[in-house]
Amino acid sequence: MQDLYPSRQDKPEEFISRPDPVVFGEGQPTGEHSLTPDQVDFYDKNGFIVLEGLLSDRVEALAQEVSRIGRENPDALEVFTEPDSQQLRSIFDLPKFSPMIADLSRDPRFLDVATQLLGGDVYLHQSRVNIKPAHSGRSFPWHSDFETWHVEDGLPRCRTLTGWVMLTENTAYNGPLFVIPGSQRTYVSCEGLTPDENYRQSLRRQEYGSPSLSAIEALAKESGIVGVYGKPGTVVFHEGNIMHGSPDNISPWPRTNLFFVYNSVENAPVKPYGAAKKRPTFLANPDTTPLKRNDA
Ligand SMILES: O=C(O)CCC(=O)C(=O)O
Ligand SMILES: [Fe+2]
Repeated sequence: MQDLYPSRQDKPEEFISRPDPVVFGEGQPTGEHSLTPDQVDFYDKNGFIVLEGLLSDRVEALAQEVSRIGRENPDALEVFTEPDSQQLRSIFDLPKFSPMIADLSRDPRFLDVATQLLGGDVYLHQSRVNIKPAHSGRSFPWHSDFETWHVEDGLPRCRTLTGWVMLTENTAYNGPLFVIPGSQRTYVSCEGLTPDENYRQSLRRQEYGSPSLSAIEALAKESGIVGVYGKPGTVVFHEGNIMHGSPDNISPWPRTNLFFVYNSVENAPVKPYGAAKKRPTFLANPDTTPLKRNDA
């Protein structure tokens, strides 16, 4: 299949104007939790939207569930530790460990927005929780998620977004997500060939697929940087290609966020565009069966 988003192909870094829309199917509502036309416009323009307190009713149970999964599965392949300690950093493929979280991925508060913005049925490409421990949680360098999903997982088009919920408060001080509004329209083709089994390293500290400092400077000088803050239960949707990252957490407050990556069923993965083999299924789900709302 033609590569509309070339990256890591031993060529100099380049900016490519995104060939796909940001909002598919004109953002027609698909359920009572779909966004309003103004919210869709905001997302289209900025590449993210924050819905304050949308899932505050679920936070306590989810936080306990995440602690349980970490405690019971310290040696699972899905569990990644911090680059410089044995503290938990991320756990992937949460539905495998938790019917409660599988159910949450089909909550209309996520699905009515994902199906609206992606123009039809979706499936879960990936899920993860990022636990940024107090005092020493490590940063995530600037990146586009879609760059990795295209290069390493074979998603052909950018018809993918992340819906996530804050399980602790996210403040300016505890390593919150930083986004560059509007950057979803520019795809940065990165330098460097993907090493074998790159994920083992990249999920502790990413190197390949992170743009140069001058590329980040150009994007940020054009539209600035926004910190994404909120109380526990706040839900955020961010577009697959938005440029984002997050700093170390040196505060005494932990920061835990739970992410669901939705991909259009019309954008099923093919052979990776820039890696010798696909990543394991706990990072890149091959089952594209459409998700049904959990109240359907
Ligand atoms: O949790 C964060 O701060 C950033 C996470 C992120 O960008 C990712 O996991 O792709
Ligand atoms: Fe990311």
